[in-house]
Amino acid sequence: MALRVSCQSCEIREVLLSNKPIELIDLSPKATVPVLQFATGHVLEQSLEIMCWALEQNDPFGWFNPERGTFGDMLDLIKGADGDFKYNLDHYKYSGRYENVDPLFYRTEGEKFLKLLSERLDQYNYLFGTKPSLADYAIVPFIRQFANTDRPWFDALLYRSLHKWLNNLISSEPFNAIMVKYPVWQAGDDPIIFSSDILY
Ligand SMILES: N[C@@H](CCC(=O)N[C@@H](CS)C(=O)NCC(=O)O)C(=O)O
Repeated sequence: MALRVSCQSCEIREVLLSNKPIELIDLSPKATVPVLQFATGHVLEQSLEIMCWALEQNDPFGWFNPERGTFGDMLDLIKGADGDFKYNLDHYKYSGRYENVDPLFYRTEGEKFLKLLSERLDQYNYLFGTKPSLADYAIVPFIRQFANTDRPWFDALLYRSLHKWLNNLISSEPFNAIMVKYPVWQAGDDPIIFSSDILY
């Protein structure tokens, strides 16, 4: 989404996480997505790094400049999402990958972060004011994954502001524009270009 709003183009290689290509592992041994490689060979292997790089090139909607709080405050909240919340999400959603894990324990742990977000969102529609910022777009994919793990459970929560926020972001232009299914990449394929030459 950051690549799109900042109008960056790149070759996109869709991978199956259940069958990671060796080229991905060679580039980034931790082999999570996304990974961005520059023509120089330099690699960014954290989504936040990729977002920040893209927005440093061009930040037409001011994602770096929240209405409320500071850039550092946004990074702190993102750290909570990338750290404890992501850990709880993985142990809830993929409990079968770990030994002796009770997914409901991790769901309850993860819910604490949902509550924290919802309390912020009771004040403003977005995490740092009345318009979306870096924090909203960095955090929403993990909240969506958490919600979709058991949608009826998530929908029954009383966090109305959080539900509204999630719906607003997943109906936003950058989200819908990037949720396109690409064919899975194989060595030798013609490049598929992710192009976001939108004129604002
Ligand atoms: N801290 C990483 C986390 C990335 C991550 O966990 N991505 C998931 C997909 S949303 C993944 O690649 N999972 C594959 C795996 O864990 O093997 C980032 O923000 O880029």
